[in-house]
Amino acid sequence: MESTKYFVALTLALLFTYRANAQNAVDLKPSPQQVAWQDLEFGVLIHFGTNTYLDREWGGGTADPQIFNPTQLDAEQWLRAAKAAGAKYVVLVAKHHDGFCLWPTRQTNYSVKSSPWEDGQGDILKRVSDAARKLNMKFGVYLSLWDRHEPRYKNSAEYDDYYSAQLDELTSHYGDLVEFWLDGAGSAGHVYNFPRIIETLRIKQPNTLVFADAALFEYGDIRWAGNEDGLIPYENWNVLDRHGYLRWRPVEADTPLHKQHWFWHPNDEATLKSVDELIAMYDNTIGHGGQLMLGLAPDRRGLLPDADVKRLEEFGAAIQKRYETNLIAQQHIPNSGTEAAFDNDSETFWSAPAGSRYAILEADLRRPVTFDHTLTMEWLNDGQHIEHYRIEIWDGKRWKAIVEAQAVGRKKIDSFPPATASRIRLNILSSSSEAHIREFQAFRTGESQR
Ligand code: FUL
Repeated sequence: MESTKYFVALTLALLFTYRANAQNAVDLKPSPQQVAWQDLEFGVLIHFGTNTYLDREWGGGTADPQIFNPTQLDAEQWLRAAKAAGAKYVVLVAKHHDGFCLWPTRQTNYSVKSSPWEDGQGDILKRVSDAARKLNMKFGVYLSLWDRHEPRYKNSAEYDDYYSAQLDELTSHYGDLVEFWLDGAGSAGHVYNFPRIIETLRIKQPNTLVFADAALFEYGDIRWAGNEDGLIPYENWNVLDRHGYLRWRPVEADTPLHKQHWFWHPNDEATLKSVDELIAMYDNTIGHGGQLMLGLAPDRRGLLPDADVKRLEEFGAAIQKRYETNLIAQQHIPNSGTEAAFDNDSETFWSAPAGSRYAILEADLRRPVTFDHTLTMEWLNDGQHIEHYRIEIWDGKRWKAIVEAQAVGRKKIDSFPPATASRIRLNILSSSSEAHIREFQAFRTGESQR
């Protein structure tokens, strides 16, 4: 009897200890590397290889390296176009599923070494990482797990050696890597030694963030959006819960500039996404608090096609025009208590009173202003807190809601029919801890409700 009592007491004690230590989404915070990466907002993912010469998306691993011969390769041209669109980082597909390597790896001859390009002496990773450094963009790599060429792929342990040796090369010779793409496509049924892969990465690149499917929960720092349509479903929380274990895993939405095509294909102009489609993607990814990863594909010359360059420039210009005139920053009557949210400077932030669960952030304008979009940024270093908010305008008699939504996150863009007012406020109806707002902005884009 005594021992039963003792057992019950022990069980209860353990249960309470467990509950006291249970993870809570509210307590999770990003790492400094995640904060910095989230602020990059927009990256490009570059696909180039033997597929480019064969009109294919997934190579079988049998292509002859002799077909790979870009005669005008210019990585700086690719990145200048990406930068004009607004991208701040680039991830290069160093090896796609066909196994062909864009750098002269010592682990196989199936690489640029066996191609006529620069007499087998060239290194595309070096070209792209040098161009990125020159243009002040961050650089990262994608190294396909699935490998349709490498004979060792059939033996998990041998392939782990191969893959880790390649990763060691990539982490040693191309400077800091901002992101490492662990793509699960084609890998169903194959067993990989993920702890070893991540350990290899971390030896030389402790700050690199790993992009992976949510299913690879322990190994990733960034999660996939779950689609390639340029859409991050709302509402978007940075904390991911897998069976009660929580991690801060911001989302990246990869989508190609050409519909359905990651690699270049002949006569493919019709699939080029329009500026309107790209703007909608921007609002549905970055404007949903996540990252946009746009796929670019150099052609057989080793250049981005002119039409793609033009489209990227148009996209960058359209976004700039759309969000450059912040009417709150321009028209508000300064108030020292709230200035940090209205100053067009996302490095400064306003905080609601310590410990508060709801708060109001109001901007009084010098004259009535018409707007159709707002942009709200939460400061996430201390965690993501806002759960429910309204954007309201004063109609002369009362506050009228023009937006009602839930999570804010890093950046939330809201659109609504044109509204005119000289007072506008962010009404935070519920936050798990005091809210921190980096920016509360308003715009007149001429369009609403995309
Ligand atoms: C997918 C791959 O199968 C596609 O070919 C492409 O590389 C895309 C970015 O990831 O999983």
